[in-house]
Amino acid sequence: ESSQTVTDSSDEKHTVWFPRKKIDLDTFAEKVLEMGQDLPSDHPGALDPEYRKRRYEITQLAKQYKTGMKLPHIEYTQEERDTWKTIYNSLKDAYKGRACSEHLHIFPLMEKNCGYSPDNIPQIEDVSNFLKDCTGFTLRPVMGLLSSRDFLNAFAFRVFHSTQYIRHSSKPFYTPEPDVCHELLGHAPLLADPDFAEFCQEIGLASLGVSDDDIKKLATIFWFTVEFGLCKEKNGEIRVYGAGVLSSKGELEYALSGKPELRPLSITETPVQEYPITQYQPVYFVAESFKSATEMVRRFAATLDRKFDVRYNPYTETVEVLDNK
Ligand code: TIH
Ligand code: FE2
Repeated sequence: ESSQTVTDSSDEKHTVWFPRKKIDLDTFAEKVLEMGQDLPSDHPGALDPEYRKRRYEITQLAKQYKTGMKLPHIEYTQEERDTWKTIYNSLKDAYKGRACSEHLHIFPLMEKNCGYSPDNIPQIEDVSNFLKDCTGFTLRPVMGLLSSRDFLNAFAFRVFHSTQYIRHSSKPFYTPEPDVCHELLGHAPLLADPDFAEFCQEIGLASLGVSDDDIKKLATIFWFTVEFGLCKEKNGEIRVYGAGVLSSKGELEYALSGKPELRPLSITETPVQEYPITQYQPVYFVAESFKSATEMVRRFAATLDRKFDVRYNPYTETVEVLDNK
Protein backbone atom coordinates (compact mmCIF):
# COMPACT_ATOMS: atom_id res chain seq x y z
CA GLU A 1 0.00 0.00 0.00
CA SER A 2 1.43 3.37 -0.97
CA SER A 3 0.94 6.12 1.58
CA GLN A 4 -1.39 8.85 0.44
CA THR A 5 -2.83 11.95 2.01
CA VAL A 6 -6.28 10.62 1.45
CA THR A 7 -9.03 9.22 3.54
CA ASP A 8 -8.77 5.56 4.46
CA SER A 9 -11.13 3.41 2.41
CA SER A 10 -12.65 2.13 5.63
CA ASP A 11 -14.06 5.62 6.20
CA GLU A 12 -17.82 5.23 6.49
CA LYS A 13 -18.37 7.80 3.74
CA HIS A 14 -16.80 5.47 1.18
CA THR A 15 -19.30 2.67 1.07
CA VAL A 16 -18.70 1.55 -2.51
CA TRP A 17 -15.28 0.10 -3.31
CA PHE A 18 -13.42 1.54 -6.29
CA PRO A 19 -9.93 1.16 -7.76
CA ARG A 20 -7.33 3.61 -6.46
CA LYS A 21 -4.31 2.26 -8.34
CA LYS A 22 -3.96 0.83 -11.82
CA ILE A 23 -3.10 -2.58 -10.40
CA ASP A 24 -6.52 -2.66 -8.71
CA LEU A 25 -7.95 -3.25 -12.20
CA ASP A 26 -6.51 -6.79 -11.98
CA THR A 27 -9.49 -7.70 -9.82
CA PHE A 28 -11.94 -7.19 -12.74
CA ALA A 29 -10.67 -10.00 -14.98
CA GLU A 30 -13.04 -12.76 -13.96
CA LYS A 31 -16.18 -10.74 -13.55
CA VAL A 32 -17.49 -10.77 -17.10
CA LEU A 33 -21.15 -10.77 -18.08
CA GLU A 34 -22.94 -13.62 -19.87
CA MET A 35 -21.20 -13.54 -23.24
CA GLY A 36 -17.71 -13.78 -21.78
CA GLN A 37 -17.09 -17.51 -22.09
CA ASP A 38 -20.46 -19.04 -22.87
CA LEU A 39 -22.29 -17.89 -25.93
CA PRO A 40 -26.07 -17.42 -25.76
CA SER A 41 -27.96 -19.73 -28.12
CA ASP A 42 -28.89 -16.98 -30.60
CA HIS A 43 -25.24 -15.94 -31.07
CA PRO A 44 -24.08 -16.63 -34.63
CA GLY A 45 -21.10 -18.57 -33.23
CA ALA A 46 -23.04 -20.60 -30.68
CA LEU A 47 -23.41 -23.71 -32.83
CA ASP A 48 -19.93 -23.63 -34.33
CA PRO A 49 -17.63 -25.72 -32.11
CA GLU A 50 -14.47 -24.46 -33.87
CA TYR A 51 -15.48 -20.88 -33.17
CA ARG A 52 -16.25 -21.60 -29.53
CA LYS A 53 -12.92 -23.33 -29.04
CA ARG A 54 -11.04 -20.41 -30.56
CA ARG A 55 -12.96 -17.89 -28.46
CA TYR A 56 -12.13 -19.88 -25.37
CA GLU A 57 -8.39 -19.93 -26.17
CA ILE A 58 -8.27 -16.16 -26.68
CA THR A 59 -10.34 -15.30 -23.63
CA GLN A 60 -8.14 -17.51 -21.43
CA LEU A 61 -5.17 -15.29 -22.27
CA ALA A 62 -7.17 -12.24 -21.21
CA LYS A 63 -8.15 -13.97 -17.99
CA GLN A 64 -4.51 -14.54 -17.09
CA TYR A 65 -3.39 -10.99 -17.88
CA LYS A 66 -2.08 -8.88 -15.00
CA THR A 67 -0.93 -5.24 -14.94
CA GLY A 68 2.58 -4.86 -16.30
CA MET A 69 2.56 -7.99 -18.48
CA LYS A 70 3.06 -7.78 -22.22
CA LEU A 71 -0.34 -7.80 -23.92
CA PRO A 72 -1.24 -11.18 -25.46
CA HIS A 73 -0.04 -11.65 -29.04
CA ILE A 74 -2.64 -13.49 -31.12
CA GLU A 75 -1.67 -15.38 -34.26
CA TYR A 76 -4.91 -14.91 -36.21
CA THR A 77 -6.05 -17.67 -38.58
CA GLN A 78 -6.71 -17.21 -42.29
CA GLU A 79 -10.46 -17.30 -41.71
CA GLU A 80 -10.20 -14.61 -39.05
CA ARG A 81 -8.05 -12.46 -41.30
CA ASP A 82 -10.56 -12.86 -44.11
CA THR A 83 -13.36 -11.65 -41.86
CA TRP A 84 -11.23 -8.66 -40.81
CA LYS A 85 -10.46 -7.84 -44.43
CA THR A 86 -14.13 -7.88 -45.44
CA ILE A 87 -15.00 -5.55 -42.57
CA TYR A 88 -11.97 -3.29 -42.99
CA ASN A 89 -12.47 -2.68 -46.70
CA SER A 90 -16.18 -2.08 -46.48
CA LEU A 91 -15.85 0.24 -43.49
CA LYS A 92 -12.99 2.27 -44.95
CA ASP A 93 -15.20 3.08 -47.88
CA ALA A 94 -18.15 3.92 -45.68
CA TYR A 95 -16.11 6.23 -43.39
CA LYS A 96 -15.77 8.85 -46.12
CA GLY A 97 -18.39 11.49 -45.44
CA ARG A 98 -19.69 9.64 -42.36
CA ALA A 99 -16.92 9.31 -39.73
CA CYS A 100 -16.04 12.41 -37.71
CA SER A 101 -12.96 14.44 -38.64
CA GLU A 102 -10.94 13.07 -35.68
CA HIS A 103 -11.48 9.48 -36.78
CA LEU A 104 -10.66 10.30 -40.41
CA HIS A 105 -7.51 12.10 -39.29
CA ILE A 106 -6.18 9.39 -36.98
CA PHE A 107 -7.02 6.29 -39.01
CA PRO A 108 -4.20 6.78 -41.56
CA LEU A 109 -1.77 7.36 -38.68
CA MET A 110 -2.69 3.95 -37.34
CA GLU A 111 -2.12 2.43 -40.77
CA LYS A 112 1.32 3.95 -40.68
CA ASN A 113 2.21 3.29 -37.03
CA CYS A 114 0.44 0.22 -35.70
CA GLY A 115 -0.25 -2.28 -38.38
CA TYR A 116 -3.70 -1.29 -39.58
CA SER A 117 -4.30 -2.75 -43.03
CA PRO A 118 -6.83 -4.95 -44.84
CA ASP A 119 -4.38 -7.85 -44.60
CA ASN A 120 -3.42 -7.60 -40.95
CA ILE A 121 -5.36 -7.66 -37.68
CA PRO A 122 -3.32 -5.30 -35.50
CA GLN A 123 -1.96 -6.55 -32.17
CA ILE A 124 -3.43 -4.67 -29.19
CA GLU A 125 0.11 -4.30 -27.80
CA ASP A 126 1.04 -2.11 -30.80
CA VAL A 127 -2.20 -0.17 -30.64
CA SER A 128 -1.81 0.36 -26.90
CA ASN A 129 1.72 1.73 -27.35
CA PHE A 130 0.50 4.13 -30.02
CA LEU A 131 -2.37 5.38 -27.84
CA LYS A 132 -0.04 5.77 -24.87
CA ASP A 133 2.07 8.17 -26.93
CA CYS A 134 -0.97 10.14 -28.11
CA THR A 135 -3.12 10.51 -24.99
CA GLY A 136 -1.82 8.19 -22.28
CA PHE A 137 -4.62 5.70 -22.93
CA THR A 138 -3.62 2.04 -22.76
CA LEU A 139 -5.49 -1.13 -23.67
CA ARG A 140 -6.05 -4.11 -21.42
CA PRO A 141 -7.27 -7.47 -22.68
CA VAL A 142 -10.70 -8.57 -21.44
CA MET A 143 -12.69 -11.80 -21.82
CA GLY A 144 -15.94 -10.07 -22.76
CA LEU A 145 -18.37 -7.58 -21.33
CA LEU A 146 -17.43 -6.24 -17.92
CA SER A 147 -20.02 -4.73 -15.62
CA SER A 148 -20.66 -1.06 -16.45
CA ARG A 149 -19.11 -0.07 -13.15
CA ASP A 150 -15.83 -1.87 -13.79
CA PHE A 151 -15.60 -0.77 -17.40
CA LEU A 152 -16.24 2.88 -16.57
CA ASN A 153 -14.04 2.88 -13.45
CA ALA A 154 -11.06 1.89 -15.65
CA PHE A 155 -11.59 5.03 -17.74
CA ALA A 156 -10.52 7.07 -14.71
CA PHE A 157 -7.03 5.63 -15.34
CA ARG A 158 -7.27 6.07 -19.10
CA VAL A 159 -7.43 2.32 -19.41
CA PHE A 160 -9.63 0.77 -22.08
CA HIS A 161 -10.64 -2.91 -21.88
CA SER A 162 -10.38 -4.57 -25.27
CA THR A 163 -11.51 -7.95 -26.54
CA GLN A 164 -9.21 -9.77 -28.97
CA TYR A 165 -11.44 -12.41 -30.55
CA ILE A 166 -13.24 -11.64 -33.80
CA ARG A 167 -16.95 -11.93 -34.63
CA HIS A 168 -18.28 -15.00 -36.42
CA SER A 169 -17.54 -14.94 -40.16
CA SER A 170 -21.22 -15.42 -41.05
CA LYS A 171 -22.26 -11.95 -39.80
CA PRO A 172 -19.52 -9.41 -40.62
CA PHE A 173 -21.58 -6.19 -40.75
CA TYR A 174 -23.28 -6.21 -37.37
CA THR A 175 -22.66 -7.98 -34.08
CA PRO A 176 -24.39 -7.28 -30.77
CA GLU A 177 -21.18 -7.59 -28.72
CA PRO A 178 -17.69 -6.13 -28.81
CA ASP A 179 -14.98 -7.89 -30.84
CA VAL A 180 -11.53 -6.93 -32.10
CA CYS A 181 -13.04 -5.09 -35.09
CA HIS A 182 -15.27 -3.02 -32.84
CA GLU A 183 -12.39 -2.16 -30.49
CA LEU A 184 -9.70 -1.43 -33.07
CA LEU A 185 -11.72 0.15 -35.87
CA GLY A 186 -14.37 1.85 -33.73
CA HIS A 187 -12.85 2.78 -30.37
CA ALA A 188 -9.08 2.95 -30.76
CA PRO A 189 -8.78 5.83 -33.27
CA LEU A 190 -10.87 8.14 -31.07
CA LEU A 191 -8.85 7.24 -27.97
CA ALA A 192 -5.88 8.87 -29.71
CA ASP A 193 -7.69 12.22 -29.73
CA PRO A 194 -6.86 14.39 -26.68
CA ASP A 195 -10.33 15.95 -26.25
CA PHE A 196 -12.06 12.61 -26.61
CA ALA A 197 -9.63 10.97 -24.18
CA GLU A 198 -10.41 13.66 -21.64
CA PHE A 199 -14.13 13.12 -22.15
CA CYS A 200 -13.73 9.39 -21.46
CA GLN A 201 -11.68 9.98 -18.34
CA GLU A 202 -14.29 12.44 -17.08
CA ILE A 203 -16.95 9.71 -17.24
CA GLY A 204 -14.53 7.37 -15.50
CA LEU A 205 -13.83 9.74 -12.64
CA ALA A 206 -17.54 10.44 -12.25
CA SER A 207 -18.20 6.70 -11.91
CA LEU A 208 -15.89 6.03 -8.95
CA GLY A 209 -17.79 5.05 -5.84
CA VAL A 210 -21.27 6.17 -6.95
CA SER A 211 -24.54 4.25 -6.45
CA ASP A 212 -25.80 1.58 -8.87
CA ASP A 213 -28.49 4.01 -10.03
CA ASP A 214 -25.92 6.61 -10.93
CA ILE A 215 -23.73 4.01 -12.66
CA LYS A 216 -26.74 3.17 -14.81
CA LYS A 217 -27.08 6.82 -15.84
CA LEU A 218 -23.37 7.18 -16.56
CA ALA A 219 -23.43 3.94 -18.55
CA THR A 220 -26.33 5.39 -20.54
CA ILE A 221 -24.34 8.57 -21.24
CA PHE A 222 -21.46 6.32 -22.27
CA TRP A 223 -23.76 4.35 -24.57
CA PHE A 224 -25.05 7.46 -26.37
CA THR A 225 -21.59 9.01 -26.70
CA VAL A 226 -18.59 6.65 -26.78
CA GLU A 227 -20.65 3.79 -28.29
CA PHE A 228 -23.32 5.46 -30.42
CA GLY A 229 -22.53 9.18 -30.47
CA LEU A 230 -23.00 11.49 -33.41
CA CYS A 231 -21.39 14.93 -33.50
CA LYS A 232 -21.49 18.19 -35.39
CA GLU A 233 -18.51 19.09 -37.50
CA LYS A 234 -17.31 22.69 -37.73
CA ASN A 235 -19.31 23.13 -40.96
CA GLY A 236 -22.47 21.91 -39.21
CA GLU A 237 -22.52 18.49 -40.86
CA ILE A 238 -23.50 15.54 -38.66
CA ARG A 239 -20.96 12.73 -38.45
CA VAL A 240 -20.33 9.60 -36.37
CA TYR A 241 -17.86 9.17 -33.50
CA GLY A 242 -19.55 6.31 -31.60
CA ALA A 243 -17.59 3.07 -31.88
CA GLY A 244 -20.66 0.84 -32.11
CA VAL A 245 -21.61 2.65 -35.30
CA LEU A 246 -18.07 2.98 -36.65
CA SER A 247 -17.55 -0.80 -36.45
CA SER A 248 -20.81 -1.82 -38.13
CA LYS A 249 -21.19 -1.10 -41.83
CA GLY A 250 -24.92 -1.70 -41.56
CA GLU A 251 -25.46 0.73 -38.70
CA LEU A 252 -23.06 3.32 -40.13
CA GLU A 253 -25.23 3.69 -43.20
CA TYR A 254 -28.45 3.49 -41.21
CA ALA A 255 -27.48 6.10 -38.58
CA LEU A 256 -27.12 8.88 -41.14
CA SER A 257 -29.93 7.73 -43.42
CA GLY A 258 -32.59 10.00 -41.96
CA LYS A 259 -34.51 7.00 -40.56
CA PRO A 260 -33.54 7.14 -36.85
CA GLU A 261 -34.38 10.04 -34.58
CA LEU A 262 -31.51 12.47 -33.86
CA ARG A 263 -31.62 14.64 -30.73
CA PRO A 264 -29.16 17.06 -29.16
CA LEU A 265 -27.03 15.51 -26.38
CA SER A 266 -28.79 16.54 -23.18
CA ILE A 267 -27.91 16.45 -19.50
CA THR A 268 -31.55 15.70 -18.61
CA GLU A 269 -32.66 13.37 -21.45
CA THR A 270 -29.56 11.38 -22.37
CA PRO A 271 -28.85 9.77 -18.97
CA VAL A 272 -32.36 8.23 -18.79
CA GLN A 273 -33.03 7.32 -22.42
CA GLU A 274 -33.89 3.62 -23.00
CA TYR A 275 -32.03 1.69 -25.70
CA PRO A 276 -31.90 -1.74 -27.33
CA ILE A 277 -28.57 -3.60 -27.27
CA THR A 278 -29.00 -6.15 -30.06
CA GLN A 279 -30.35 -4.05 -32.95
CA TYR A 280 -29.78 -0.67 -34.62
CA GLN A 281 -30.50 2.27 -32.33
CA PRO A 282 -33.84 4.05 -32.81
CA VAL A 283 -32.46 7.25 -31.21
CA TYR A 284 -29.04 8.92 -31.42
CA PHE A 285 -27.78 12.01 -29.59
CA VAL A 286 -25.71 14.65 -31.35
CA ALA A 287 -22.86 16.36 -29.46
CA GLU A 288 -21.70 19.87 -30.35
CA SER A 289 -18.08 18.93 -29.55
CA PHE A 290 -16.08 16.63 -27.27
CA LYS A 291 -15.26 19.64 -25.09
CA SER A 292 -18.92 20.54 -24.60
CA ALA A 293 -19.73 16.88 -23.92
CA THR A 294 -16.98 16.83 -21.27
CA GLU A 295 -18.49 19.93 -19.67
CA MET A 296 -21.86 18.21 -19.62
CA VAL A 297 -20.43 15.17 -17.83
CA ARG A 298 -18.77 17.47 -15.29
CA ARG A 299 -22.05 19.22 -14.59
CA PHE A 300 -23.85 15.89 -14.40
CA ALA A 301 -21.23 14.45 -12.03
CA ALA A 302 -21.69 17.46 -9.73
CA THR A 303 -25.36 16.51 -9.27
CA LEU A 304 -24.50 12.98 -8.09
CA ASP A 305 -24.61 12.04 -4.46
CA ARG A 306 -20.97 11.45 -3.56
CA LYS A 307 -19.43 12.72 -0.37
CA PHE A 308 -15.98 13.31 -1.83
CA ASP A 309 -14.23 14.54 -4.95
CA VAL A 310 -11.68 12.54 -6.89
CA ARG A 311 -8.68 13.59 -8.89
CA TYR A 312 -6.33 11.53 -11.03
CA ASN A 313 -2.63 11.91 -10.34
CA PRO A 314 -0.85 10.96 -13.58
CA TYR A 315 2.59 10.93 -11.90
CA THR A 316 1.66 8.13 -9.52
CA GLU A 317 -1.17 6.71 -11.66
CA THR A 318 -3.47 6.80 -8.67
CA VAL A 319 -6.86 8.24 -7.88
CA GLU A 320 -6.70 10.73 -5.04
CA VAL A 321 -9.76 11.17 -2.88
CA LEU A 322 -10.44 14.70 -1.67
CA ASP A 323 -12.64 14.88 1.38
CA ASN A 324 -13.88 18.34 0.74
CA LYS A 325 -17.62 17.84 0.74
N1 TIH B 1 -22.70 -3.46 -33.17
C1 TIH B 1 -21.27 -3.31 -33.12
C2 TIH B 1 -20.62 -3.92 -34.37
O1 TIH B 1 -21.29 -4.59 -35.13
O2 TIH B 1 -19.43 -3.73 -34.56
C3 TIH B 1 -20.66 -3.91 -31.88
C4 TIH B 1 -21.06 -3.25 -30.58
C5 TIH B 1 -21.63 -2.07 -30.35
C6 TIH B 1 -21.83 -1.77 -28.98
C7 TIH B 1 -21.43 -2.66 -28.20
S1 TIH B 1 -20.78 -3.93 -29.13
FE1 FE2 C 1 -17.56 -0.63 -27.28
